[in-house]
Amino acid sequence: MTQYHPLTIQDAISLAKKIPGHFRKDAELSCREIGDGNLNLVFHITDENGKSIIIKQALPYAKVVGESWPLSLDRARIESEALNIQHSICPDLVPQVFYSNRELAITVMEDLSDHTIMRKGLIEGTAYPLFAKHIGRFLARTLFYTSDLGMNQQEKKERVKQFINPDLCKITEDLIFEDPYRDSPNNSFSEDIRDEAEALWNDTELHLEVALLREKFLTHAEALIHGDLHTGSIFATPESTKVIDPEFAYYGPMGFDIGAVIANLLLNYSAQPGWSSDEQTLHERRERLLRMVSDVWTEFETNFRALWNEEVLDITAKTPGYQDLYVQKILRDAIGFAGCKMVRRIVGLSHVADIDTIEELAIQEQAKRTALAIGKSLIKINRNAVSIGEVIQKAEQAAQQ
Ligand code: SR1
Ligand code: MG
Repeated sequence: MTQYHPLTIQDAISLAKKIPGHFRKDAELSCREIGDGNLNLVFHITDENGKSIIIKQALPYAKVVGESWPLSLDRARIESEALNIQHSICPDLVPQVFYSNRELAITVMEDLSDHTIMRKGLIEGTAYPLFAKHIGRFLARTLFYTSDLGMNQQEKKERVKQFINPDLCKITEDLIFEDPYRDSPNNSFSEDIRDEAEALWNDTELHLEVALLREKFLTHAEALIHGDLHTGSIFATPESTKVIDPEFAYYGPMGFDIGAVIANLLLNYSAQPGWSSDEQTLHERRERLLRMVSDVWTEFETNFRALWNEEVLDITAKTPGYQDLYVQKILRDAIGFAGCKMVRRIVGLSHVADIDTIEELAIQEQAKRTALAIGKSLIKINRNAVSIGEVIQKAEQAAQQ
């Protein structure tokens, strides 16, 4: 059995040569470590003809913090098994896994470097006209087919067991639902928004809503969710969308993934004054982002209802009124989780480049305030929301302040 060790460039090349069907034994391979995320090593390996693969390896600690924050290597198993399930449900939207190895905590997969990380693309102002259609279908299908609605309920319980992911869930529980709402040493924010951070720590109305959302995250095993579906977990071109990185996958509330997508579009929306060259561009990009938010929800809802009507396995799901209430619950959860995910990216441990790389500090500060205003209002309206239009309205209001 191979013992775990972090791969060197040479190890990654030797391993790549052993994976059947990819490289010749005598191929001249080059390899770069390109991981820029918080947790893992990512090796990009190419041959002299431009053929390429990715080897991703989990480290036994959170790279962003260091060895003082140990993390289970089991997340590599979770990631490759989740990718396999998601790929089988949406083959065009999820990369193919070629090989995985539990001892080494590696996943070898399709190289997507002809795509761009969507966060970077959005910062550069790229339009993704098919994104909402793609991600709406991804969300509807992966959530439906892994839930009690779309799979055998006893098999689903086995799946819940397969995807118990305590270390990564704990990161979310702490970084998203706890730290931002108290003076935690994990928090990280610029001094110019200390007033905002302190207001979060004292806002008991907000604390109640976040406690209720956290309870859903802890207890509602509705579907196999991606668990970290921000725009850094999506590779995109204007024509194609690929969802990667499901190492946070576990059985949780469906609205969490939808909320993550919405939050990250709205973080980019908040950041646009830092990236748009003039008023007209700012206006157009913001309109486009809000349309995407609305379309993501509509595409999800349309696909999800169609699956429910045509494929549902659970007899009780035919009960009149049940589908409407179920969809309403997902919308409300998505709105609440979106708010939490916006707030954490401004005052919590891990931020987003959309906002933090804005060069002019006054514009950066305003972007943070806009994101916090949207995030807080989404959290506060979540339990009574009835349409995605309310999210758009809150975003527009915050942008005017
Ligand atoms: C310590 S990990 C920080 C964040 O990075 C991941 O992408 C997740 O969003 C996590 O919360
Ligand atoms: Mg990730």
